[in-house]
Amino acid sequence: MRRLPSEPPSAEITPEAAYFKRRELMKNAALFAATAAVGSAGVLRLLGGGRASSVTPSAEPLAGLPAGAMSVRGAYSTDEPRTTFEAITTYNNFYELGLDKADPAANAGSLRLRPWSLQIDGEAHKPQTIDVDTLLRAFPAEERVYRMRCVETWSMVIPWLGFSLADVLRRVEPTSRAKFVAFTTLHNPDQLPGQQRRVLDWPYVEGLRIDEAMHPLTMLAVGLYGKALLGQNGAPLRLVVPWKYGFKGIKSIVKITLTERQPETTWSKAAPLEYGFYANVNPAVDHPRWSQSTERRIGDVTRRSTLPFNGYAEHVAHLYAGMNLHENF
Ligand SMILES: Nc1nc2c(c(=O)[nH]1)N[C@H]1C(S)=C(S)[C@@H](COP(=O)(O)O)O[C@H]1N2
Ligand SMILES: [Mo]
Repeated sequence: MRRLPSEPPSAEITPEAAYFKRRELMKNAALFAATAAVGSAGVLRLLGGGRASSVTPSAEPLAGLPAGAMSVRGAYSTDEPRTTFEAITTYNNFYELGLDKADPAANAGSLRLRPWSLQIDGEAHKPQTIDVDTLLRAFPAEERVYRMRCVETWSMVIPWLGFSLADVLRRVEPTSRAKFVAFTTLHNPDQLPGQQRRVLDWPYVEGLRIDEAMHPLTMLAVGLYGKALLGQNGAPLRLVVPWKYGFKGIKSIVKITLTERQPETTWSKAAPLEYGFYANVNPAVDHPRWSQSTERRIGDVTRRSTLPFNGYAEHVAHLYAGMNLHENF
C-alpha cells in the first residue's frame, strides 16, 4: 500500500483549471420536483423559471441560485482566519487526479462537470436520479466556514457553499432499514486518469452512519469562496463532514446509496489498521505511523493542538456515547 505522506511539500501555484461548459439539463426536474415537500412552490418556480447562462466559468459565482442565498452564513461557521483560495485550490488530495498536492489542480481539466447526475438509491421509498443543476435549484446554497483536518496532519479553514445532506436524503424518504449511507465517486479513467493505475480500489467509496449523515453539520458542498467548486476540490458535488478526517469528504460524487449494512470505505479497505470507518478526528488516537495530537494549519508557521472531533465535540460527541473510540477509530 502506498504511503500517505506525513508532511506535505509546500503548495505550488498552478494555473487555474480551464472553463467548463455548463449545460442546462432539465430532464430530471419533473421527477425530482414531484417528490418535493408540500409548501415548496418556490422550488417549482425556480425549476420552471428562467434560463441559467449557457457557460459558467468556474471562477464565477454559482449560477442558478436565488439572489442572496450564498450570503446566508451557517450557524456552525467558525470565525477563524480562512485559508487562502489559492491554497485551498492548489494544495489538494484527489488521487484520481494525481498523487502530489499540486497534481489535482493541474489535471482537473480532464474532469467534465456537466452534464452530471446524482443517483440516490437503496433503502429509499423514492429513489431517483437527479441532475446536478436541478439539485442546485432545489437546495439554496449557504456559506459554512468549517475547519478541515487531514489525517496527514495538515488543516485548513474553508468557506464552503452547500446544503445539508439531510435535506437531500429526506427527499428520497429513507426506509426504516436505512442505517448507513454509502457514497461513490465517478469511475471514469479518461476523466480521472489516476484510475488507470490501481493505486486504490476504484471507484473511491465512503460511508456514514445514518445519524452522522443526517447531522446538520454534514453537507454536500457545491462551491467555496462564493464560487462554483473546482474539479480539484471535488466538483460538482462533494461531501464535507467537518469532525472527521478529510478522507471522509469524498469528491465528485455520482451515487448515494442508503444501506442496511455498514458499507466498505476505500481507505479502510486499503489499510484497515490505519484508517477506520469512523475516522473521527481524535488527538488521543494516533495513526500507527504518526501522532495525531497536533496539526499544521496551512499558512501557519507553528503547529497547534488538534481538538477532539476537530473542535465540533459539543455538536457531535453525543453520537458516539458509550462507544470505545480507540476500537472504533
Ligand atoms: N474521490 C476522492 N475523494 C477524496 C480524496 C481522493 O483521493 N479521492 N482525498 C480525500 C482526502 S485524503 C482529503 S484530505 C480531502 C481533500 O480535500 P481538498 O483537496 O478539497 O482539500 O479529500 C478527500 N476526498
Ligand atoms: Mo486527507
